[in-house]
Amino acid sequence: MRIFIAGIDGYLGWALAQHLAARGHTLAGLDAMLRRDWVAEMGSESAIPIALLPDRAAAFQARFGASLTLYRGNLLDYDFIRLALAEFKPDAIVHLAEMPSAPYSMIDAAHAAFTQHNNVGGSLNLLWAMKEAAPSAHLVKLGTMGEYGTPNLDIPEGFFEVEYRGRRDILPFPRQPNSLYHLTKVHDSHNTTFACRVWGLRATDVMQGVVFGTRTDTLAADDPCSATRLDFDQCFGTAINRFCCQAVIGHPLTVYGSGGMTRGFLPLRDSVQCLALACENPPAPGEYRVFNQFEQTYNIKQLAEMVKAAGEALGLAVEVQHIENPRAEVGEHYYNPDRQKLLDLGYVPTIDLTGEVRQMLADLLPHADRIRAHRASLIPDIRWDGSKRPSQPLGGGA
Ligand code: USQ
Repeated sequence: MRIFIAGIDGYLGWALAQHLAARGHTLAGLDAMLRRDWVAEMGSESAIPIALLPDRAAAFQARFGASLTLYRGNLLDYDFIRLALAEFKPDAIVHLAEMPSAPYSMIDAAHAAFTQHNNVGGSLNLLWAMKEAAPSAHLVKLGTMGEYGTPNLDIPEGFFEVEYRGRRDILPFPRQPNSLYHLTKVHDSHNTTFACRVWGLRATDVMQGVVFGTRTDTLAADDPCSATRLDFDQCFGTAINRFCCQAVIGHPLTVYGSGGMTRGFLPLRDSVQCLALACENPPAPGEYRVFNQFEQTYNIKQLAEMVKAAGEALGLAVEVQHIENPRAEVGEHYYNPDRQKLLDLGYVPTIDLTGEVRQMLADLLPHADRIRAHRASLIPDIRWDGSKRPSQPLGGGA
């Protein structure tokens, strides 16, 4: 298949490109290189050294013996994206090109507006460009499990059957997200549904849990041209990735509040496996489908204990610390989402999570000095009540 990855330079994008190339697909990638600027704005950098995109692409072509067409630009530039799709003629488009951080969207009014404009406007341009230039392509849109929030009900995959005043219908499951970033994904879901219903596009909205890890079967973490980035700052580092970076420098693991928050998690290798499965099994024209994508649900306290045990097995001294939760979220709650559709397509979840965490720690240990040099970025001081003001100007804005 011809697969176009928007956001190819990011954590998932570069890992996915190598996974898809190894499966024989022909690829193009688009990126505006904003992620590197946002992390620098947070006073940090990737814990794992990564090469610049042109060097990554040259090594990719040498390794896979296949060309990688690169488009450097922004989804907010409508003509650019329309012309890129018209030229490449993709069968599938994987959309990873959004600002992915909840805390970043909550810094102040400017960051909130930037997040919503960048994500919702860019995704809308992509839908419109598909309508104009690639109407039969399949959009694999990265959504988030966070769209649903934490209702006191089981969470289905996108839709559920409702009975109201004696009548029944299948309706979208309510979305109650906990950040202005997560809300952008809700807005995207509505726009994508509309594009399928009215324009006949086809799309898979992937409600992905929190991803962690440094490896896939096709990714070498010690080669900067193959490795994918691994962030640990308060905005772009996600829970397990942050805990592992903290463990390798002897920093206490920062569990927010009681740590009873439960989320779906999945290793990077499962994320690329599921995105490939979605591409290779497209829906019918006009169909909008939703996949919940995670390996298992865990609470944050359990995950910190898992990292502590894995670190201690490697001889590290690891302390778990409960600190004030900077976010507004429920600490103890019911959480039971479905995840059947990807299993039906052949998703084989990684069983050995502890092994995955141990591998991560081993990959991060040689880079402990890089993490230590940016340890101030580990401290969460962006609060949902708006009490944090940015100390630096917005970086990489569109
Ligand atoms: N948390 C801690 N300590 C930390 C970092 C996080 O206790 O040092 C807690 C948070 O309070 C939260 C949970 O861990 O309850 C998850 O936080 P996270 O930063 O790992 O992930 P989140 O903000 O939910 O966002 C991440 C990605 C986002 C994606 C989402 C999937 O950044 O792009 O959409 O995971 S999901 O969580 O399923 O919505």
